[in-house]
Amino acid sequence: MSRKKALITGITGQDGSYLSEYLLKRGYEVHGIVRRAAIEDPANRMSRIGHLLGEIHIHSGQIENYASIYQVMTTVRPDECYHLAAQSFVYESFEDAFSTLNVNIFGTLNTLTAVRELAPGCRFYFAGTSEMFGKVSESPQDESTPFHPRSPYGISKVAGFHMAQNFREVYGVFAVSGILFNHESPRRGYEFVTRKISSHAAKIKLGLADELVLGNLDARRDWGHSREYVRMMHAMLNQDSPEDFVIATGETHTVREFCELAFAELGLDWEKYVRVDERFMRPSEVELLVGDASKAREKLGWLSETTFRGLVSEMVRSDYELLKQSLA
Ligand code: NAP
Ligand code: G4F
Repeated sequence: MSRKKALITGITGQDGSYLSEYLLKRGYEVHGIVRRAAIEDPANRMSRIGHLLGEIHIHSGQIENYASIYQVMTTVRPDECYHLAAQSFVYESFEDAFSTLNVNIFGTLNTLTAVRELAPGCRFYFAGTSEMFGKVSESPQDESTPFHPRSPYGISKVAGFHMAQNFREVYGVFAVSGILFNHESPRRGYEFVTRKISSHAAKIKLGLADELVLGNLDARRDWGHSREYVRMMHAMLNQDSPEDFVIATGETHTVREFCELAFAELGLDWEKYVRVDERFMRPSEVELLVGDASKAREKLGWLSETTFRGLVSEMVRSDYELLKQSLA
């Protein structure tokens, strides 16, 4: 029997790298769309998938450009398409709303259209997010909680969610949205708050920095582990019928708590090093996120295994070791 083919947009990102590993282990032929800039600078731009380059197929392409996606979709004709590529940093979406909306909305429309026209039967995963709940009207949030996005990023994702739903209803595409709450790992981008904290705690411990400047310490997030969350993307595409699912741990913690644990992991008192600056506050904030993933637990067998404390510890330890090695 021939191997199933998966096409991943955003394969160089945190989730793309863990998803590739997971699908390869399950016997998939894995293809990824990568921007030209990353192909020119693999050491930096493809660092998360460097160890997989002998096993996966990389295609140069631009998701904002339908002709480019058309080409890749025609070549690969995947069984499953995981659309993860996005401008994913909320703060940046206030700085450059135009690029965020362009990439996130047209990237999704282009990929969905290419699936519908060129790979009928291909199942489509859309990377939805808890940011779509934004100014939450209830807690915890589940699949029936209304959306009230608070950023251009959140708005772009609500548009993508509705587009996936519309392609499902109108054209019969097996399109699903995972509504994933924050998920982190040692592969998280450095600008996101968890990695910013873990990398700075490590730098301070090693004498390479003397402070960490943050924004809102009171924001609450439901933080899980990326490696576990990507498995649910695959599970969603392998249901009998297309449905949307919330994936979350069900626990919420403040940024302050993350700092406290991260610095304590290295024997440091966070209050001596963390400074708050307006510069890192957002024009409008999502104050509280906590998910109810009962539906995924029931239908997909979802179970969050990594504890909050375990996640913080893994990220801090990893950054500390990385920095120590680079110094040596
Ligand atoms: P990430 O690490 O920021 O990765 C984003 C990926 O998108 C990278 O491969 C990046 O490529 C690619 N990308 C960005 N702009 C692009 C463009 N203009 N054209 C083509 N590719 C582009 O994000 P992640 O944490 O893995 O998240 C994956 C997806 O899930 C994203 O859609 C994100 O919005 C969504 N999501 C994430 C979370 C979370 O907590 N992590 C929660 C809910 C939803 P380069 O490497 O070339 O920049
Ligand atoms: O780590 P963050 O930048 O993640 P945010 O905004 O929650 O978005 C992430 O999770 C979403 C899922 O809910 C994804 F869809 C999205 O793609 C991304 O992966 O910020 C978390 C919280 C915010 O409330 C922010 O205001 O931390 C607060 N924060 C406080 N100081 C900071 C900082 N965030 C960042 N990035 N940098 C700070 O200095």
